[in-house]
Amino acid sequence: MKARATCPLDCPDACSLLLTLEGGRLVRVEGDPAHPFTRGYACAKTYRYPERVKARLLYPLRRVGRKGEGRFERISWEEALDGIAERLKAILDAHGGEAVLPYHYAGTMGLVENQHPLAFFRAIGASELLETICSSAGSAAWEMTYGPRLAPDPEEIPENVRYLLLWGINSLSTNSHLTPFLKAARRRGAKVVHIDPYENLTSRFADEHLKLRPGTDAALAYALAHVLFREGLVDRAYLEEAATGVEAFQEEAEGWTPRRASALTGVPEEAIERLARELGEAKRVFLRVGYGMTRHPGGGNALRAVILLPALLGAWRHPGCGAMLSTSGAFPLNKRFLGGRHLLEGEHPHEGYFRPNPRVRRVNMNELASALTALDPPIRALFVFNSNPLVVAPNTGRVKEGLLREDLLTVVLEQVMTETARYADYLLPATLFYEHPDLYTSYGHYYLSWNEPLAEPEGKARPNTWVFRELARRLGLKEPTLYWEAEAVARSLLDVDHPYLEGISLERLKREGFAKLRLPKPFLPFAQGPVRFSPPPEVIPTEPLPDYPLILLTPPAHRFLNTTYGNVRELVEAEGGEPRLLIHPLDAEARGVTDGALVHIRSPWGQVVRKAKLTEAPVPGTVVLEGTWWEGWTPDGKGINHLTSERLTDLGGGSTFHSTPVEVEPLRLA
Ligand SMILES: Nc1nc2c(c(=O)[nH]1)N[C@H]1C(S)=C(S)[C@@H](COP(=O)(O)OP(=O)(O)OC[C@H]3O[C@@H](n4cnc5c(=O)[nH]c(N)nc54)[C@H](O)[C@@H]3O)O[C@H]1N2
Ligand SMILES: Nc1nc2c(c(=O)[nH]1)N[C@H]1C(S)=C(S)[C@@H](COP(=O)(O)OP(=O)(O)OC[C@H]3O[C@@H](n4cnc5c(=O)[nH]c(N)nc54)[C@H](O)[C@@H]3O)O[C@H]1N2
Ligand code: SF4
Ligand SMILES: [Mo]
Repeated sequence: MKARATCPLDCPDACSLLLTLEGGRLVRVEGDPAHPFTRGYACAKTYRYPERVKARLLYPLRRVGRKGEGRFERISWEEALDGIAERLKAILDAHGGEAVLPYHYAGTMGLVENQHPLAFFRAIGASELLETICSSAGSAAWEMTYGPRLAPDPEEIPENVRYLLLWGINSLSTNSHLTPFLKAARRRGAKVVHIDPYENLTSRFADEHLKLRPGTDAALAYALAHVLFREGLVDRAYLEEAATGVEAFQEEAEGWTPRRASALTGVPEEAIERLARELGEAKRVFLRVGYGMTRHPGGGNALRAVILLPALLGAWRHPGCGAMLSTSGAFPLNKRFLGGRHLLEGEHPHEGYFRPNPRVRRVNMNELASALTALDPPIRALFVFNSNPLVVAPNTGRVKEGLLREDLLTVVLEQVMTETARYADYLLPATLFYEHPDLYTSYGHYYLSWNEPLAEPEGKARPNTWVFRELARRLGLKEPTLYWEAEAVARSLLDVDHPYLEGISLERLKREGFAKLRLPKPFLPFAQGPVRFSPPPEVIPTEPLPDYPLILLTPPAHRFLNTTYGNVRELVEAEGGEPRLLIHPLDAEARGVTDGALVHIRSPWGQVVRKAKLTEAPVPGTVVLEGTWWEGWTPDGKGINHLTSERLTDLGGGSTFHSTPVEVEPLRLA
């Protein structure tokens, strides 16, 4: 049987896939030629989805060994759910809801399986997890500047754009279905420029690559603005109509001469002058920004400075032009009851075992290490789903310390035996995207989609929402939205009167699989603004430390999606079999590091061992480790986040994964 389903992964492309199933098992994945953004191809990763789940979890398990040892016994769902409910009730009775923490992120982007489990936690007044590990600094910066997260329609790029600026994003790896639109614009004469601290696939695709020092983007943006103002290349009419706060911004930009910015950013003065003039002349500019530049202490301000550039040019007046961070703000869904958000409003009378607390304790997910080891009163029950925190969260050393706590009840819902799953007291098998229904939006295009289950769950796997419904029953919770099944959640989400959703019903999505939002054509989201230049963005450079003079970047690998696919041997081998530290020959020579040698990488928070690869790809002073590899593939069995810190961004409480000060030295064998 061959049928359509949306790729559930945390990727802007939200591809439509054609799946071939034999006896309920997935054997083949193809891209859907009928989907205008997918255009008939999947990515190097998802073609391998069948291999990814060959060793999937099929039965509920209970720990029999020590914490983290990974020894389990098979039990029934009744035993698992009764056992968890009993321990949970005891914790709730003695310590209240705030002793419970859900830890979840975007293993699946389906709104039902991603968000609706939270209804359970909100109904028991659990500590609320702030979803900050990825996009919150970017979102905060965007909202401050433009408001809703809208972007040009990528399908309008080819015919309209003259200049493509890819800034802090390795889009050929992380947004690969944008590439055909970039290529089509280039065929019509558009130039492609990439701005990134190290050379990667996207730099090699671009006509020009400007290498800047990490965390210095705001200075570069100001210098570009400086030249645009000086040369009279800004669109004054647009700014008068659409923008506020331009004067103070201009004053700030006047202080950032290309010479001054060059000294900080490492980008040659003449390259700054040239880029500014080219942008000013082209006007029809499409700027694709990623989250890369936001993962720094000053990341929010950096992104604000950069996304103001298309406004200076009046680019938003032209179809396909302006800036793209995310398209997610265009989906006008009614999220009030999704994941029981209304319970946080605290205005609903409640029956049942526990009452929601509108002033619940909030835990920033970047601070999991502290939450598990230093929070008072402590977290006593941790529920992990859609996430692999042992590997992806900062400061792994302390995260592990927390997971090792004998008094912590850890429940993990997973598809495969991740390194986090090994620390579970109860490990519950989750369904795959073609086994459960769900509604999908996107953050890279404007199609909404629905997955109908294509197969019965294999073994005893169950959707996340099923598990939390069962636990809610056992706790005697009465809140009705807890018991909504996927279709009820989807109907509530689509229950909105908005022109973009005109003609899009659940019935139609079930029939057709996907549907494009009814956007105005052309789509010019900020042609009349509002654009807020004030307060002028601050320049907050990422600083090394005296004993840690290099900055470590840890951007995504081409063939993994965060840690998903990190267990697929073919993909691991294609990524080189193990992670390698990219280090510039100048930095290597100064430390006696040779190509292929093992090195210690030390930060104030931990140390790991990696093989070094000498390459001129990174700007000197910056070292790069691509990919959040599973610990098992590394020389010392330690994941990259042993090095990173819980430090938060200036805006949005985001993660600072690309700002770690480190020192590198050859491994001295004892
Ligand atoms: N193949 C693949 N695709 C993915 C993912 C994956 O793991 N693999 N992850 C998915 C997810 S969860 C997300 S959030 C997105 C990733 O979204 P992004 O974070 O946008 O990831 P990248 O596209 O790699 O962009 C990061 C780039 O920013 C650069 N960078 C780091 N610091 C700075 C800086 O200070 N200034 C500038 N200008 N650049 C900087 C890095 O060198 C890197 O090239 O991709 C999604 N798609
Ligand atoms: N050093 C460093 N660390 C990083 C990053 C970085 O660039 N550098 N990137 C950060 C970013 S951008 C992000 S978004 C986070 C990502 O962090 P996570 O969201 O934790 O992403 P994954 O590592 O892909 O883990 C997702 C897990 O969810 C599981 N899963 C998938 N579908 C389901 C389901 O339906 N039910 C259940 N129960 N489980 C499911 C998968 O099997 C997988 O193990 O990592 C962050 N960590
Ligand atoms: S991971 Fe991204 S590019 Fe790959 S199939 Fe899924 S949505 Fe498409
Ligand atoms: Mo992410």
